[in-house]
Amino acid sequence: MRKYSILISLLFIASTYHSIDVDGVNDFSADERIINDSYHDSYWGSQNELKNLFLTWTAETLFIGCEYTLNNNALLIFLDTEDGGISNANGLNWYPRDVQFSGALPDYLIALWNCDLSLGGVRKLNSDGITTTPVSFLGYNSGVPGNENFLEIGIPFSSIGNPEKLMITALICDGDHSPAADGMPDDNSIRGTGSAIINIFREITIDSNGDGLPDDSVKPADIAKNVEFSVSFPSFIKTELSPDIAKEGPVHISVEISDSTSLSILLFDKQGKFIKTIAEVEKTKRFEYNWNISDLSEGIYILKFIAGTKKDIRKMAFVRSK
Ligand SMILES: [Ca+2]
Ligand SMILES: [Ca+2]
Ligand SMILES: [Ca+2]
Ligand SMILES: [Ca+2]
Repeated sequence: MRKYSILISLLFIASTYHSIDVDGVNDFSADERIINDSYHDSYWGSQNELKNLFLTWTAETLFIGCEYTLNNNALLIFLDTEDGGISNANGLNWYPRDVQFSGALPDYLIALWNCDLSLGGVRKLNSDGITTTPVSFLGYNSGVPGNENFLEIGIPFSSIGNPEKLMITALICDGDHSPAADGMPDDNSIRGTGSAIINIFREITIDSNGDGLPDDSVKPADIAKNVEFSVSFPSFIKTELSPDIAKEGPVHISVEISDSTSLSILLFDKQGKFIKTIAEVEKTKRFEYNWNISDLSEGIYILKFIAGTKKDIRKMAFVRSK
């Protein structure tokens, strides 16, 4: 009889509000498993695998659980909860990794090293992309590297700005500035080597009517959904020289780019030898410039336009006439 009453109470508490004992023993229910990742998709083998991500809440506290293995590597769980945040984790002063974000701008990071939460914690990621601020939390991880592990964390909603919804991604990375080897949700840019640009996140609505109170009677697994942002690289819409044959300047240079990004305009001779930088801008979408050609001798020149770090490149010829 007692057995049945325990079963009934477990079924009853499968939806929010559900308080988790933060003790490293998984007491989330199947209704709170928001991601079920492959157990065999890590680039670094079975001892560095993300497996399941759990999430639930009470009126005051967000609970996150993560089932994983890790051996001499780091577990990072990024949360996007509000405006602002970071687009590149590689410049952070805490757990910097070679991971960028497209679409979402994470605001918080839960991180640990080698199954030891005392070497990590929870921090706010400030919009400068560098500084981080510790956030109070309740956490437990009883880890043995390489073995099956369960991380449990409770974060007061009030210390993460009472979000109405959040987007989440979990990653396994190595040490500072290293790449990612497994992610959940899966993201094709994770290859165990090189930069990853994460553009798929799991989204969960916590406070659907925006009354400041997290929703009750919700099964997080039912409302979780993937959000995919398209990765767009800036490209040139227009590069113009007016005129493109001239004896005297200035020559008017007009550039239009699809997205706001960095722009370099470089000058080469016709043999391809670099002469000088004509202009360099950190961030622009439309760029107008009066180029002084008084120091150019007669001849044919090549102008090279470079947009962004993913580089759309255009070349144009210019003739300094007699
Ligand atoms: Ca527990
Ligand atoms: Ca996995
Ligand atoms: Ca954000
Ligand atoms: Ca995965």
